[in-house]
Order: sequence, then C-alpha cells, then structure tokens
Amino acid sequence: MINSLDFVKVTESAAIAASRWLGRGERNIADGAAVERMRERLGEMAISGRIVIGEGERDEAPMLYIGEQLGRGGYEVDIAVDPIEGTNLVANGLPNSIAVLAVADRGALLHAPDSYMQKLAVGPKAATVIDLDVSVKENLDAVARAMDKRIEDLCVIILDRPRHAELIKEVRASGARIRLISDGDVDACIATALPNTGIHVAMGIGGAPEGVLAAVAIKCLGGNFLGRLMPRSDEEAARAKAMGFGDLKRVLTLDDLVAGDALFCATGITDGDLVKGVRIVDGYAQTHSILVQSAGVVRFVDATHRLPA
Ligand code: VTB
Repeated sequence: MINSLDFVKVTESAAIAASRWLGRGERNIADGAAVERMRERLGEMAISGRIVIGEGERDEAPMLYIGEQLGRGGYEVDIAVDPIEGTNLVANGLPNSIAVLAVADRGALLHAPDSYMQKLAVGPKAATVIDLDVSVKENLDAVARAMDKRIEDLCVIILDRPRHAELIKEVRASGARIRLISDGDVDACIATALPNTGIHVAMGIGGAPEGVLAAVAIKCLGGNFLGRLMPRSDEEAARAKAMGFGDLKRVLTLDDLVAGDALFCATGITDGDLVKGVRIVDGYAQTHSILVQSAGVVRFVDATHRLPA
C-alpha cells in the first residue's frame, strides 16, 4: 500500500527547489532544479513507477522523460508530472505556480501528446450541464442555472493569449466576468472545482498534458472537464494519430482522461488560488500542498522543513 503523503513529499521537494529561483528570470534553471528533486524523491519510493506525462520524449529530456521507470519496486503505477507548472510565473515571481504530480493505476492516465487542448472545466454543481459542442453563451447560461447564479456573477478564467480573442469577446457578450491569466491553467481548471475560489468556469486552449493533470484532480473533486486535442501543426496531428488518437475532433471526457483510481497533489511555489507558495523563514521552508484522491477527500497539507545549514 502506498502512503499518499509520500507523494506530497515529492511535490514539496520540487517546490522548495523551484522557489530558490523565484523571480530570477531563469525559467530553465528553475525547472531543472525542480525536475532533479522530483526525480530523486520518486526514485526513493517503493513503487514501480512509469512516467506517462513528463518533461518530453526520451531524446529531448534527460530526466522524467515519457517512459522513464522510477522507484525501488512495488505497486505498479503510472505517473504524470509537471515539476513546475508555470515556469514563467516562477521566473517572474508571479502567482499561481505549482509543483504537480498525478499518480494512477497502470494504464489509467491518457497518454496526451505534447499538443494543445481545448478545455472546459467546472465544479460539481455544473458537472452535468457542460458541452464542448455548444456555444460559449449556452454553456455559461447552463452553468449559471446549475449554480443558481446570475450569469453576471460567474467568473470565467482564461489564458491571456491572442488565440482567445474571440472567446473573450463571447464571454463578455454573455455578461459573465473574466479573469485573464498569463500562465498556469492546471491551477485555473482545478480552482473551478473547489469551493470559495471565486472561479466558476475555465475555458480556452492550453497544453494537453496539463489537461490530464487537471482532470485527475477535477474527477476526484466531482467537477467536470471536457477536452479536445488541438494540434498546432500537421506534424503534431500526425504524432497524435500515431499515438492512437484516430478522431482528433473527439471530445475527451473525464473517463477518457483518467480511467481508474488516481491521486493528485500539488505544492505551491508562488501564492495561488489553490495553495500558498513556499516561504523561507529563519532556515526553514514552509510549504502548502493540496492532495486529492479518488474517494473525494481534499487534504491541505502544511509543512515546515528544516533546511540544511
Ligand atoms: C499552456 C498551459 C500551461 O503554459 O501549456 C501554456 O496549459 C503554454 O501556452 O498551464 P502558450 O503556448 O500559449 O504559451 C502554461 O500556462 C504553463 O505551463
């Protein structure tokens, strides 16, 4: 039996390593530090882990590459990681960067290609009413009704990108409010499924691997997430097809993205909607993490780590 807290220790370590690079303009060095710590900690665990979502293909990523086997042996699990979700956020000292990990039974996580994904995420109350094939307005009307809110009281979170100009226009025309973010849609999507974040819907196109990570947490929390692959080029489309995605236009449901028992945990690097960031105080690092499991329990884990002198 794996102790889920052991996975929290993995994201804690990655977040502490990343936090050393806060605002120093070095996204790649920060990422490298977090990757190294995460890999080291996973390697110490009594699991037979296999990375299914990681830093890239084997030839481009020396650590935490897709297919890498980690652990001392034990329960067979598939692992999805994003040692720093929001490297630019860390490099610029901006909110909402997290160290992220999802673990599931072997074969349970969708092997998402390194491509874009159209996403639509909501919390439990609106879980059954969303549809990726209807208009923005229809979705927001349905969500407002399901949440017993006026559409003007909904807050939709969207990555601030030129590709979302039309989407932003449509959301504004519906009357709903918007929070634009520069990066980090894993945090944004999950925030829709937690109470009291003030975020009700996440919409738009972001990374496909990030979609799977968010889906793990949202499934456990009882919300809903729908995705559709959006290859950026013919080459990406061909790669997705080669990975078994026959119909690229197909809507991916939560069950497609996460097919079995799973666990999600994230530790804040900078302060965010889910958790606070790492604080370094008098030789100690304080961390704040979220741990979500299939049973529908959310745990917030605070820890104080004595740092080596
Ligand atoms: C997306 C989003 C991530 O980077 O991958 C984004 O899912 C990159 O998008 O959360 P662009 O290609 O438009 O820059 C993040 O925001 C951070 O990794």
